[in-house]
Amino acid sequence: MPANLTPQYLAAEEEYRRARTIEEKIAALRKMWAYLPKHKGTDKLQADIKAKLSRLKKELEEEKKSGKRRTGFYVKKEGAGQVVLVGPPNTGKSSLLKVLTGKEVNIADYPFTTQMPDVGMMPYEDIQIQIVDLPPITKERFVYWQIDIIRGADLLLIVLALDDGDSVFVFDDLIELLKEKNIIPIGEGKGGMELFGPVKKKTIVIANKADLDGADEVLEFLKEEVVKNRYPVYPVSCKIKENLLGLKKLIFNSLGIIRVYTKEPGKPPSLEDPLILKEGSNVKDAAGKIHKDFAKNLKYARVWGSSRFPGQRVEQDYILKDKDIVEFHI
Ligand SMILES: Nc1nc2c(ncn2[C@@H]2O[C@H](COP(=O)(O)OP(=O)(O)O)[C@@H](O)[C@H]2O)c(=O)[nH]1
Ligand SMILES: [Mg+2]
Repeated sequence: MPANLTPQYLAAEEEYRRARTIEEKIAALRKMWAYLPKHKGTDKLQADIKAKLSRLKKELEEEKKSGKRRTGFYVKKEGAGQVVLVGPPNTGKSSLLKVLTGKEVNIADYPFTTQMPDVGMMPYEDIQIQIVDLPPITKERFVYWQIDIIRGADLLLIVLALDDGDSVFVFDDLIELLKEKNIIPIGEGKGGMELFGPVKKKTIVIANKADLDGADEVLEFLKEEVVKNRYPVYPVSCKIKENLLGLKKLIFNSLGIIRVYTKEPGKPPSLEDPLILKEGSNVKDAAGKIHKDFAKNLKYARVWGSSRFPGQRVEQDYILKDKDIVEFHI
């Protein structure tokens, strides 16, 4: 944080953090701007405040024009799955979004940088996975649209930091908050929605900043005393880009999806743009992804990959595996 920030400025920043409506946010940002000492050391902060102000003003304009009152955010799913980053401030969520997806985001030592969802696409082998970074969430401070986005996501990454901050100590509070909101984080098994009941959400704990001195001890403490085998704990460093390939693989494996390539008889398979199916899907499900009638008229299929021999003839209920190639016969 730049030096020489006045108490008035810090108060305005606090006001901004608590602001809920666009108008409140704009008012607080204007105060921050007024109280911010303008010199080289605050260049980035000045730019951040200006960018936020203009974005919010535009939002307000749009709201007025459409006559609609926007109460939150919604992130349309894209790619093979939606993964949401959740955690207390300063644990490196924005940094993780950047290293996984390349998305340029605000990364800073002060906690109010991300006030709306930030979205990027993470390439994994031949598919893309959507990563959504949410504003910091703590038991004391969250907004409803954050809960809604978490509820709808395919995978939850709780991002903590192996530094001397308190993120590992607030982990249980965060889990409790989610449970209060009918979201049950689970370490193993299948996530999913029940019609009226709580939603089970597959969850991984990311232990970031593994590069720091003493990180090993904090990791040990986190695993032994805090998480206690309830969830997988995966250490990474965004700073020195450690374990990121492994994390990508873990994310893919945790999404519970498979890729299936299709081919026409007598032609080579199309190895681009695989069908994305839930783990456990069969040949009929795959056909249905292409067209409803296709599934109805399907007689049999041939499979390369998981089958006992290449091009083996299989029935509709044959369970497909990741990277199988299927040839449909109707
Ligand atoms: N040492 C270290 N610092 C990190 C790492 N990842 C992020 N940081 C720093 O932690 C601070 C907060 O990062 P940011 O991504 O904005 O966290 P967020 O508030 O969770 O989005 C910044 O100063 C980052 O440079 C890491 O792997 N190692
Ligand atoms: Mg952030």
